[in-house]
Amino acid sequence: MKLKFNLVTQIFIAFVVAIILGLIFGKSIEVIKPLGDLFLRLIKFIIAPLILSTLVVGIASTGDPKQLGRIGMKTIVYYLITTALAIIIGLAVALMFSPGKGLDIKLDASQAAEAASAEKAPGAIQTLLEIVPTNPFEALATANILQIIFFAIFIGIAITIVGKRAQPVLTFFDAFSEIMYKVTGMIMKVAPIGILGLVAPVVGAYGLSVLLPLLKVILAVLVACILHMIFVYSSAVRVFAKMNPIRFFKGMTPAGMVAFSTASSAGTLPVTIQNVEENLGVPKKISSFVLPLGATINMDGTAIYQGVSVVFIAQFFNLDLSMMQLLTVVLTTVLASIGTAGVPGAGLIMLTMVLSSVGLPLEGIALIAGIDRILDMLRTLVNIIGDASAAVVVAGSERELER
Ligand code: DAS
Repeated sequence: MKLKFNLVTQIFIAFVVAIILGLIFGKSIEVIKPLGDLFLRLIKFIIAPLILSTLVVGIASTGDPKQLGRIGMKTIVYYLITTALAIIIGLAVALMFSPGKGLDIKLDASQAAEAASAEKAPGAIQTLLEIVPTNPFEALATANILQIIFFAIFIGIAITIVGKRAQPVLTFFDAFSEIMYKVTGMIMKVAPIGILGLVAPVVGAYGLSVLLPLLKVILAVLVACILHMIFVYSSAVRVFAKMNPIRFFKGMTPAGMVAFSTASSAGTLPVTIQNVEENLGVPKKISSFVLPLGATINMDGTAIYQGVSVVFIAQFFNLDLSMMQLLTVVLTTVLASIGTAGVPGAGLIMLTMVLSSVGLPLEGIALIAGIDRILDMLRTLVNIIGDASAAVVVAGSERELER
């Protein structure tokens, strides 16, 4: 089920048309938003069955507990290092751009109060505890990705231990995963329409009056995201997988476009899995573990956004950040990203935790909440590209890449 070139072209065309329609019709283009919501629901409805079936097969087909351990360790270490690099790049670019200096935005009290009361992201410890499902069927029903991963790993390991008698179960999951891939391919055929319905209303909603004052923030996030992808991911796939970065980014274009349009790593997961396997040659036993885990705990784009936002808010309130505070931001962001779900707006909720950790006013969230959707699209794109780079790096280091 390779994503046909013409589908990628269709997605690009849908993007261009969406931007034009948004600029021409402004807020009234909202009328086509249901098309985008429908597409988002379509790709979300396959997440739970796809992850369960592919991961059970992936774990059972590995068969070698030592390799399983190595894949898990490499994945976690890679995620922590790249997220730390991302927040450092975000802070550095923001300190260069100084987006918060000389701004005369009026903070209205209601927005500030609302931002200050924004729900808190769960801490990393609580998140780790909640990985263990008390009811695996509830985990499936609520598409709790970390709990589904936990459940699938145990089933996969148990299948290898039980051996022959468990073969019918393995055969079932193998066939089921093939069916889910086919469903993903069918849904991707309507991606251009969905992207149109997702992007056009966003463009229409953001008039220049909203964007201009915060253009420096958007540019700082954009530059930091580009630097991170070029320097960190390109080097990683070239060094650990001997893969040409051009091939890597080209292979991830469809998933990147869906991530940008939906602002949801979890929602994009079926396409990320398909691109990584079909276009980059990563075997199921690696992609089915690395990608669902990454969609939930690995958020490099969000880390960059945290770095830029912290500097922006500190500068807006004329507060200086000490080296200790900057280090605290790095640590808090890495830990908070573990507890943040891959859904739209998650990074804004996480920002409350990061700002509190360094004593910055939560009212600052109201400053950028207005353009959060635009920033969310950018950071989600980087989040899934980072997940894909991990799958390629782990597969390359295990010499499992199908060239
Ligand atoms: N939208 C989140 C995601 O899906 C990222 C974020 O909100 O920061 O990855």
